[in-house]
Amino acid sequence: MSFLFRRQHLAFISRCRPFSSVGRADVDYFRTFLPTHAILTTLPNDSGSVAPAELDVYNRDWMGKYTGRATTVVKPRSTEEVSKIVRWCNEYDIAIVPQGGNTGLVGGSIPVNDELILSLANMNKVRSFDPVSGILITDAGCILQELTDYIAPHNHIMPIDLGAKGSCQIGGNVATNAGGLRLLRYGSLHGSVLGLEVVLADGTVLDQLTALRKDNTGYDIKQLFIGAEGTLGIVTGVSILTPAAPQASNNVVLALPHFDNVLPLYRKVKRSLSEILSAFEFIDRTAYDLAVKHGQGRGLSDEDVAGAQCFVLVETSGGRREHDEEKLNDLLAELLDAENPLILSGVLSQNPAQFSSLWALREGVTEAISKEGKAYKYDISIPLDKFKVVVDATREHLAERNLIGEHAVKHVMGYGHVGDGNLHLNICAAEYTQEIQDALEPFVYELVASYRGSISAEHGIGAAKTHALHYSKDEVSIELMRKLKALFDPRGILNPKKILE
Ligand code: FAD
Ligand code: 2HG
Ligand code: ZN
Repeated sequence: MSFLFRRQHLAFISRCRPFSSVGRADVDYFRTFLPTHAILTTLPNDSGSVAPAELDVYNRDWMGKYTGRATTVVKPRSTEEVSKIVRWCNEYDIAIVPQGGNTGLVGGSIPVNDELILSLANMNKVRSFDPVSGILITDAGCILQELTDYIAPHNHIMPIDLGAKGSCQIGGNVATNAGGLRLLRYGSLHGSVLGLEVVLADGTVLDQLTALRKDNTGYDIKQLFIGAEGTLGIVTGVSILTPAAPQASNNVVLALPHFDNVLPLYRKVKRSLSEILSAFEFIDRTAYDLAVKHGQGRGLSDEDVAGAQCFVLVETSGGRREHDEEKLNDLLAELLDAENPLILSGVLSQNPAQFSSLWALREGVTEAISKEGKAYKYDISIPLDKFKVVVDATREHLAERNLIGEHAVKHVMGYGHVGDGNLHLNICAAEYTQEIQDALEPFVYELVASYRGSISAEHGIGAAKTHALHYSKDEVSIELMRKLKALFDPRGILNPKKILE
C-alpha cells in the first residue's frame, strides 16, 4: 500500500513540482568548469552578465509564438560538462530545457517559465565516419547541413532532410523524431539511428552509442529517446546509418487540375518509377502561390499553372542518370498524352540549380508563410483522400465565424508528404488571437480524431499540443508515458510541461 502511494506520489511530483530559479550560486558553480563564453546570464554576476535582449534568440521560438523567461543559457562542450550541469540541477531542483537549433514548430525548445536553457550548440564535432558501413557517429549539436557536407565527399547522404537543415541539429532531429523530405525513401529515425549517448536526469551517462546494424540484446531503450523531445534525457551523441548517395537525382513539379487527381497520380508514379521514386510531395494552390510570392524557388510559367488546383513534386534517385531520366520522361509523356490527363503541365529540372529551385518551392512554403503572417500549424496524419476535405472544412469553419480576411485569417492551406500520409494544415493570420485559436481548437483535433488520425505526424507535441494528446493516444498509453517519465526523470526537471501536461 505504502509502495503504491509512493509511486503515485512520485508521478504527482514529476507533474507539478515548482522548480527553483537559477541563482548566482548556480552560475558560480557552472563557471568552475565552463568558460565565460559558454554561459549567458542576465543575473548580476561578478564575471559579467548580458543584456536580457541577448537571450531573446533562446527565449523565443522560430514562429515567434512562444516566449520563455530564462535568465541563463549554458553551452557545454562535452558530455561530461552536460552531465555535471544536469546532476547539479537535479540536486537543486532547477528545471532544464535542452535546446538544439531552436527550429521546432511546437514550442518544445522554449522554457514555459524561467528554466535553465542547455544549448547543445558547442557540442559540434563529428566523432567518426566509416565510409564502408556509412555509419556516422557525431555530437548531438552538429547542424544537419554540416553533417551532409561532411559526408558528401565520401558519397554518402544523411537519411533525413528538411527545410530547417541549415539550423537544426541532429540531436534536435532525434529528439523530435523529425520526418522530413526523405522519409519515403529512407524511413524514420527509429530505423536509421543505431545508437545514442544520453545524459539522464540524475547526470548519469547512458552509453548506447553502438555502431551495430543488428543488436537484439533485450529492450531497445534508445528508441524511447527518439521523439521524447528532451523530456527523458539529453541526447549528447548520435550514431546514424547514412545511405550511399544516389548517382543521379531528378525532380519534376506537376500542376494538377484537381486534388482528386493526386491519388491516381501517386499510384501511377509508384508503378512507373518503382525503385527510383524518392519523394512525392504535395502543395496546394494557396501554398504554391505564397512560395512564389515570397521568392522561394522558381515556379512554372503563368500559362502552365492556369487552372491548377494543386501541385506535386516528384523526385527520383537512382543508379544511372540516363535510365532514370528516360523513365521520368516516359512517365511525363504518358501523363500528358493520356485521354484524360491527370496533369495540366510539368517542369522537369534540367540542371542542379533548377533541381534546387523546384525543391525550394516545396521546402520554402514554411518560410513563405512566416513572411506572410502568423501561422497556426497542424501537422496531421490522416487518410490521403481526406487531405482536401480537412483544408476545405477548416476554411469553411473559419468563414462561418467571419474570421477570414486581411486582418484575421489571410490563408488556409495544405501541403505535405503524401507518401507518408502527412498533411501540414497551415492557417496564416495577420496576428495570433484567442478568437482564431478557439475557432481552430478543438475543431481540427476532433476532425483528425474522427479519421483516427494523428494530431502530430512529425513535429511532436512540445508545449503546443499537450492538451490535445488524448485525441491520438488512449488513457492506457498516456498513463504508461507518465510512468516512463517518472521512471526516467523522477523529479521532473527535464523539459517540464512538454508532451505531458
Ligand atoms: P529544437 O527546436 O532546438 O528542439 C526541438 C525539441 O527537441 C525540443 O523539445 C528540445 O527540448 C528537444 N531537443 C533539442 N535538442 C535536444 C537534445 N540534444 N537532447 C534532447 N532534447 C533535445 N520537422 C519535420 O519533422 N519535418 C520537416 O520537414 C520539417 N521542416 C521544417 C522546416 C522549417 C523551415 C522549420 C523551421 C522546421 C521544420 N521542422 C520539420 C521542425 C523540426 O522539428 C525541426 O526543424 C528539427 O527537428 C528540430 O531540431 P532543432 O535542433 O532545431 O531542435
Ligand atoms: C515541411 O514539411 C515541414 O515543410 C514544415 O514539416 C511544415 O510548416 C509546416 O507546417
Ligand atoms: Zn513536414
